[in-house]
Amino acid sequence: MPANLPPQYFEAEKRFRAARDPEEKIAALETMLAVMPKHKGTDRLHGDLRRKIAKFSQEAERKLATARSTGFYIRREGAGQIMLVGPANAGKSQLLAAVTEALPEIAEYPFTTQTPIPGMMKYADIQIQLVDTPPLGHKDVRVLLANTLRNADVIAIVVDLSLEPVSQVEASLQGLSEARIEPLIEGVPEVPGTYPRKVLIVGNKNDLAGAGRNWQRLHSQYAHIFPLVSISAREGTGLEEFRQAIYRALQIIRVYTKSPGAKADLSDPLILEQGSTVEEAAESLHKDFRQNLKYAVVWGSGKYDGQRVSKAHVLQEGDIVEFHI
Ligand SMILES: Nc1nc2c(ncn2[C@@H]2O[C@H](COP(=O)(O)OP(=O)(O)OP(=O)(O)O)[C@@H](O)[C@H]2O)c(=O)[nH]1
Ligand SMILES: [Mg+2]
Repeated sequence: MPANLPPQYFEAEKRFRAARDPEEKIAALETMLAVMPKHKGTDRLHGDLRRKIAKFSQEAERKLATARSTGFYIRREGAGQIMLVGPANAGKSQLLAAVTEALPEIAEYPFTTQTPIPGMMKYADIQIQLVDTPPLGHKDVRVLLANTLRNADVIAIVVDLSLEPVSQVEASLQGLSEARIEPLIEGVPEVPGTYPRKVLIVGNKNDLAGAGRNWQRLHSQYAHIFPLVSISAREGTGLEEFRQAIYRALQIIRVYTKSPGAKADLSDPLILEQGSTVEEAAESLHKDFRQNLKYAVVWGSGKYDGQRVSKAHVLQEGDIVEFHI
């Protein structure tokens, strides 16, 4: 007997596949279960879904237990979450302090930072979350940090430009790899069972002697695979480039909304993945919105301003969109 699954089932299944947290997976599975028709032909599927829910519930529980015992779970906030990782003393905490309101401890001795510390970085009209972490050089830290790191959208490896930089990057990548986090590199296939993440490299302390030469080294080794940025967190140079590099790595766009007959709200953009459609933008506002949406009017990426576009129209950075339901 065919299962005759409704479209909502496939939407939830899509969410299930995209979900990163066991909590999100469970929510999607529960929707799949709720919307599927119940008859003999779906018995097996029903059982499968129940088993998956049980499995992810266990995983969620384990995660929560770890988070409770270590206090290492950092709730995501803002347009994206970026982990600052790297060797001890590279200046991760100094960088967090330079671009956010957070007040981490900064000191000349290594292993100053003991737990992850979040802060919000302003970029244009949005806020991006940065998380300072203890140095990756310590095995216990890597074990405790694994889940925290996997939650991030982007990993920023911070190295000290007054020291040999390539070994600092390699050691960091090795540490990430132990947490099964692999850098996303164009043209390199993802390894099954790993957490692929966009990686960017921050060369810090460019005010110190030898930094120029080490920056060259870093560049020739990695510029073709990772975005690189040179900064001095202490002197506050390169921070605008840092902000931009982070924003670009997130691969998001800002889209502004307006109500018919009103001015656009240019203060609080929707944050969408690059390549998002009008329909997806509507859904991000409210999940019922997508179904009720008839068309939209777009200023920016239309052929002309104020153009009526279909639900499938792909939005661009800075577009203003007016939804019609
Ligand atoms: N010259 C110079 N010193 C810096 C810079 N950034 C950080 N430092 C110094 O480097 C030392 C380490 O900085 P932290 O920010 O504590 O380094 P960290 O990477 O957080 O170190 P851990 O927490 O031990 O992993 C401190 O003495 C900082 O003042 C910089 O841009 N230039
Ligand atoms: Mg620190």
